[in-house]
Amino acid sequence: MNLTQKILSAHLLSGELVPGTEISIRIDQTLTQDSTGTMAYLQFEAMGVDRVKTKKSVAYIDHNTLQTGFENADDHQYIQSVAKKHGIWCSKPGNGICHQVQLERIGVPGYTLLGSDSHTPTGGGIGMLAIGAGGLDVAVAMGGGAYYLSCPKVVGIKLTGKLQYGVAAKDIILEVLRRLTVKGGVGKVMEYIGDGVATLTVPERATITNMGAELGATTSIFPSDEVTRAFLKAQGREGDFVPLSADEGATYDEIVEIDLSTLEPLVAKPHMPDIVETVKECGEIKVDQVFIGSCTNSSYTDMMRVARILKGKSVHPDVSLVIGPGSKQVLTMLARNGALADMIAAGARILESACGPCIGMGQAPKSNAISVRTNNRNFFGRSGTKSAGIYLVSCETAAVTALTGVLTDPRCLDIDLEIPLPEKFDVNDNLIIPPVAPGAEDTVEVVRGPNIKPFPMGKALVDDVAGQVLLKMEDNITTDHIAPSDAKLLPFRSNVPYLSDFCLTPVDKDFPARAKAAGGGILVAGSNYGQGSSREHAALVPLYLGIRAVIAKSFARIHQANLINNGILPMTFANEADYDRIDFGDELTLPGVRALVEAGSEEFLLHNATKNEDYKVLLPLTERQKGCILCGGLLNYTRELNK
Ligand code: MIC
Ligand code: SF4
Repeated sequence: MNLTQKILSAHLLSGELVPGTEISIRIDQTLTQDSTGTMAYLQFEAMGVDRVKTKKSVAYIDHNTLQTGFENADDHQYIQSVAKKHGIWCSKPGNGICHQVQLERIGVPGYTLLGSDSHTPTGGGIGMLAIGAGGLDVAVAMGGGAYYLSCPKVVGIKLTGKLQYGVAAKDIILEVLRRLTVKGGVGKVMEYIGDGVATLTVPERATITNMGAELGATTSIFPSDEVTRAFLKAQGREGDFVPLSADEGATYDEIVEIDLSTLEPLVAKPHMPDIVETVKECGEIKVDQVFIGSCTNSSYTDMMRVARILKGKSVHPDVSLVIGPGSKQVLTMLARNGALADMIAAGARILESACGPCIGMGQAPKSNAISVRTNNRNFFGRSGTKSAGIYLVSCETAAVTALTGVLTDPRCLDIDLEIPLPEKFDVNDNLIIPPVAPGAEDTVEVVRGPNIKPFPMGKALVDDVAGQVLLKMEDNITTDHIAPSDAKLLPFRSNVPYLSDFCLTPVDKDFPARAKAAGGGILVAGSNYGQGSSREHAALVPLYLGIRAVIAKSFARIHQANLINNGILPMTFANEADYDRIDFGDELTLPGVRALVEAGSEEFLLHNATKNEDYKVLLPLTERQKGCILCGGLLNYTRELNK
């Protein structure tokens, strides 16, 4: 067996490991972050479970930390209190980005981790099977329920050779994205194998598994080996180490070979992480802003390399350099060893350890800016400035670019960039607040501020779904289009009615008003609809606006699950060419859809009343998904089952 199959079979609760069929697995650990977490905990509370049933569940507060009004602080207090009551550890604001802290302090090789954030696969850097999901799926896992997923294919990414000077782990994952694209990983786990694996440290591996999310992959994973042991030992957690790897001669559904020694520094250009070329090819474009940080590139070793490049130099006069170390551990170590002073002296603007500019929480660049960043997504508008172009690069490329003012290949440097892993990390978990002891749950009062509004519940599926095409969209529509998030909107993640006024506005600013006036309708989209974030809001907000069905060429994994969990029909065209036959404003109906779903049909007739045409659309559902769709969502379905 390969490593993915080993961990899946050790956790398998139902189904067989046949790619494309539904399986369910036991979840050992969960994580939430605050921008998806408030909703996840409201849903967890609605399930009526006293205490989580996982080995460890952690609620991180790392996204909404700007606190421009009372809303964020209210959410923080709600999360901290609800976590304390129900057996969940709470990582307070300032402790760091969830994925970085989970890797450093919580994750265990061989465990399963389900997180309400699409970059949860970062844990694959220490050999966890770490999967991103919608908040409701995570709430169910916290309550001890199984996690259902389509059994993935396993792609072996065979690394050989060794990275050359100035080439980084980020360039490996950018190369994978260049070859496979943002749809290339859908339905697959990327398992890293080959001699090149041993040359990469845990933080480097975590950069790669983190950004595997941009492939649309279920997750990515590295073996747990002596490199992993050294990392866990330096974290004072050698006891958590177990060696794990694929069996000798294990097979894979596909093999992708990458010779690390041939790679060059790469850059992903606006507005997609797979528009990749070499830094050299991209040329010396003038840069206005550089951001170094995010869950992709904010480890201690990343930051030390940056400090070394900046030491004794000055940031270019036309560049704003912003640095956000990934965790309190990293920031403390930089402060103690003087590297932080080197960064500040060079002119860097230091941020607290949180997501920050990566999700547009502050540091929006100027109009028409070129912003060079080390994070993982460069989707349109995500930085908070619609006219800005975001270029994704390694820490080395970003740091040298901040000095020169133009996009620069770091191989021009002549300083030592080898940063050994420390023998001992600074360990101080005082910002990870424990829950009350079992039995003491009633002593904790859950605090809810006025920003926390009830979430919308789906309604049972009607006999015939009918509605106008309220929007026709192209390929690769992201969750940042569907439920945009920036410093102005992120504080309202607990307020779906408010957020609904912004639904799909990056595509069409009049959409919410049109949807409200029509009392709901149907969406039509191209392929890979809903890629990107795990945010359930991308289903809840359309639900609130009355959207009952999305007809697309294909869907991204997490978003499709979120739609089903909220009772919205995610249908695909049997014949993709029919996409071209439907126009904005057409009246569509799905006659007898309820009876067909009840009867277990996977094929449906979509009638276009405007053009008097019929198209075949598909919706294969498992029994559980059928229940969700018929009852109007997973929560209704669970209640129905418990009656
Ligand atoms: C992101 O990087 O897009 C986010 C913000 O972390 C999201 C979660 C969210 O929308 O709250 C993600 O990746 O899932
Ligand atoms: Fe936070 Fe950005 Fe990572 Fe999402 S991708 S978890 S916003 S740092």
